[in-house]
Amino acid sequence: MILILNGPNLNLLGTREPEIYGTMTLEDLSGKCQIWGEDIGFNVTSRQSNSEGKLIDWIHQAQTDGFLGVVLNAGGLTHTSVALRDAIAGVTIPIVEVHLSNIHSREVFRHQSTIGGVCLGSIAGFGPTSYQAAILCLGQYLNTSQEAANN
Ligand code: CA2
Repeated sequence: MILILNGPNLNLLGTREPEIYGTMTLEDLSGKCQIWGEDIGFNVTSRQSNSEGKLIDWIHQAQTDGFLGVVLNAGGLTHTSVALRDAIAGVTIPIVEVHLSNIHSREVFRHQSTIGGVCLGSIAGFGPTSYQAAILCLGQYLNTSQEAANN
């Protein structure tokens, strides 16, 4: 099972700034993520919160809740949150950082990710396809780790 976590303001997807974030709503994106997960044999659950603490609690509980890995779009917290970085560093399951937009081609304050260094990897700039790629990469990583554990 894979957990998709969406952070602050991503509940507004599809309603504003379509030139940056596209026209798909978060509900539609979450539905797509479920299908992309099923395509590669994983169940996917999506959650969103505007609260940093809630995201941290979900990361802490993810393994206990039965998730093998997390795809995380931390929204604006990506660029500011040491607490979120510490939460990611404090769990053993893999977490993939994802962004709809290319954070490196936008304002300078978005070029830095506080969380990138403690994530398994990062994907940015492909719109909803960033999530598909993240699910695919995480799924393959999980399958490879499982194979290695069985040998
Ligand atoms: O590109 C991404 O996925 C971001 O994580 C989105 C964050 C932004 O702060 C990051 O730098 C990059 C912002 C999410 C806000 O989403 C909105 C969507 C529609 C309308 C308004 C905000």
